[in-house]
Amino acid sequence: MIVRKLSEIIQTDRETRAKTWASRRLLLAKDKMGFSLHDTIIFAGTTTEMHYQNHLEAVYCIEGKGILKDLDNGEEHELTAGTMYALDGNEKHILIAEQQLRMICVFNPPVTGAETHDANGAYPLLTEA
Ligand code: 9YT
Repeated sequence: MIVRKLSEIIQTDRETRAKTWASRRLLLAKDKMGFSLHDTIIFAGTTTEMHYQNHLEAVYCIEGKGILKDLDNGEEHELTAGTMYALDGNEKHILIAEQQLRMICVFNPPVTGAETHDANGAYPLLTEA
C-alpha cells in the first residue's frame, strides 16, 4: 500500500512548476498504478493552452473559479468546485483561471514526472524503465 501526504511531496521531484501552474504528483508512473494522480494549482489571472495528444486526462476542480474553452468545438464551460471534465477525445483546450484553481488530475498513461509541455501544450509519451 502507498500512503503519501501532499506536505511530503512539495518541493521534491514530485512537484513540477510551470509559468501558470504547479502540479504535485501524488502518484507517478514509477508507482505502477497505471495512472498518475496530481494535485494541481492553476495561478489566478492566468491562461493556459493545452493539448494532451498522448494522454487521457480527467480533471476535478475542488477550489476556485475559471473558464474551460474546448478549442475543438468552441464550447465554453464554467469551472467551479465540483466540476469535472474528462478529455476523452484529446481535445485542445484553454483554462482561464479567474481565481486560483485547485484541480485533482488523473493521467492515463501515467506521467513520469520528467515531461514538460511542448510548444503545443502536450506532454511527450515517456515510460518508466
Ligand atoms: C489542469 C491541467 O491540465 N493543468 C496543467 C498541468 C497538468 N494537469 C499536470 O501535470 O498536472
